[in-house]
Amino acid sequence: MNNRCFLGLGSNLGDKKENLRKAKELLIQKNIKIINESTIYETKPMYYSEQDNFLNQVIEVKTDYQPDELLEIISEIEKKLKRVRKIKYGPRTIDIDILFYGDKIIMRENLIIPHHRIIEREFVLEPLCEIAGDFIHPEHRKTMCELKEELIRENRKTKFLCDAMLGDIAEWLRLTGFFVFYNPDADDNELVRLSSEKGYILLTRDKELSKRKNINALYIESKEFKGTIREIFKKLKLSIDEKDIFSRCPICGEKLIDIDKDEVKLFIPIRIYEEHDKFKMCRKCEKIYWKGEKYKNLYNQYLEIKDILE
Ligand code: PH2
Ligand code: MG
Ligand code: MG
Repeated sequence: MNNRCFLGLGSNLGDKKENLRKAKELLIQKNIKIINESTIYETKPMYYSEQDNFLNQVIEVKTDYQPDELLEIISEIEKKLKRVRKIKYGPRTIDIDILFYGDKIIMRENLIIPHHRIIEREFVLEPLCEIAGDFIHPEHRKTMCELKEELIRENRKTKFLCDAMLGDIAEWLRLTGFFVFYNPDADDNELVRLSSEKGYILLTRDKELSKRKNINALYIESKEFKGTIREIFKKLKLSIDEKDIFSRCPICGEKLIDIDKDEVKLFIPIRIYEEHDKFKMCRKCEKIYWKGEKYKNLYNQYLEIKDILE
């Protein structure tokens, strides 16, 4: 019983509390030892809001099973408890996610550990903090408590939606740490829906679009890059937190993780390896970043804008 794992449990269909209880009973029957459990939290559904509240809980277990064996057992238990997969992120009698398996990092098509979405989910970080506040996320290298505080701060920040014409602005905002939804293929109706449902502020130079019903939009008058940034920051009274700069992938917006110099050695030019000490990576795009020319340009733009705003 040597491997220390954390599992996230969730239920929002049928007798939720009973489903959690049964799931734990079935884990124990399979010789998985529960050594700690958080209290049960009632949480609002994330991602897909047209469904009942969830009950969520995190448990700490010890097991001899290897990660793929554990996954297999969990899937069996989910099946036993009549889980039917219909809608992505939709209602379920039980969902059991492997959050951490010791400090192992596994990236396979059917199994990703640590669970990809821990850092954006309060319904996971809150119970994790309760039972393992000092546990360090092996990729983000921060404790559960630090990640929770960061998420709370993140959720208070303005989140953006850029229309198809504003790709350069989306990239800049991401590099300075803001959450930005940007998909050049999304049509106007999709943008309106996202803005009203999620509260994202739509940035657009399209006056008609900015006036649509139920939308949170900022109509941008400036036609060039710097003026646009200045306008956004002035009108929304925003500022940039220095520690957020260089924290998100400019391509997809996902949070970047620190990665050791020697892990990236084979994937970067030798000159870069010699000149730089700090590297970051986007798990989703599998791209490696360092503070090169692009970063320097960004930082200079940031300094200029900071001067103008102050
Ligand atoms: N699980 C999901 C989607 N959304 N929301 C809450 N609050 N809790 C969950 O467990 C949950 C969710 C998909 O796994
Ligand atoms: Mg899940
Ligand atoms: Mg799952």
